[in-house]
Amino acid sequence: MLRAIDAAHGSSKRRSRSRPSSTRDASPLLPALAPPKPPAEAVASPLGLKRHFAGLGERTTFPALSPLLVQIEDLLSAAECRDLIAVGARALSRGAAGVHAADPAWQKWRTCAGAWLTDEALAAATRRDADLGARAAATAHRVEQLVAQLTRRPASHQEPLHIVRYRPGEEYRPHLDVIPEQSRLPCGPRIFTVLIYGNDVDAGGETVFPSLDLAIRARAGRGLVFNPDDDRNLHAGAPVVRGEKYVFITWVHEHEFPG
Ligand SMILES: O=C(O)CCC(=O)C(=O)O
Repeated sequence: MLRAIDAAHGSSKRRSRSRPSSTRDASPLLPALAPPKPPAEAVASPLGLKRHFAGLGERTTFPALSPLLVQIEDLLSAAECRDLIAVGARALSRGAAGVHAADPAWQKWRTCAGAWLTDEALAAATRRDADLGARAAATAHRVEQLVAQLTRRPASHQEPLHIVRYRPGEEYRPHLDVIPEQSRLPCGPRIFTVLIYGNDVDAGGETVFPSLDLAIRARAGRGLVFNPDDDRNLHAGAPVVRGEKYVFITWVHEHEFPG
């Protein structure tokens, strides 16, 4: 099986700490967690979160239970996705793929383009277009709160929001989202990947989990949550066949991520 370890997503762009740093100040973005009624098999997980996700209601399904793969519909509206895309699209580059960007083998492995939606990038967008920038900043903040609520980890554990664009034929071959060196840093390893699709894709562009025999279709606002460090969560962005594909990704660390 193809396998790559993604050391490429290390963000060198830091976010300021002007945003809430704890789930405590998050407004109720998802329905209050009802007393959990997990499916019988959903009693424990490596992350201990199956009950939590099972309490999120009908928008939530579990394409896989072991390892836990959570799918949540309508995390963002189509308009919110469009605003993030409009701002992020200006900053996209192959270079944002990270430390391996100049490596021809890596360029073949990951042919999509990415950008970090840092506070600085959002402020620059606001200077260009005040309304759009303000809306995108509010949405990025909402994503931060949503991710904190979903993962039950403080927002200060998150890397800045990452946006990825695929054009027809572009792909991201199978990889894990881990950066081994981070385990030795104060932030610790990434413990959650939270991915939100920015648009419906006409054809192709599924997120494929080969070990789980799953292909998740890109649909605007649909979210996926999984453990980036579980070998069975090897995943790929399949080549887009028709149209474009945008995804927004947040990686959550065990400890505070330096801002
Ligand atoms: O595009 C996708 O569906 C997956 C993206 C991804 O795995 C990544 O950027 O790490």
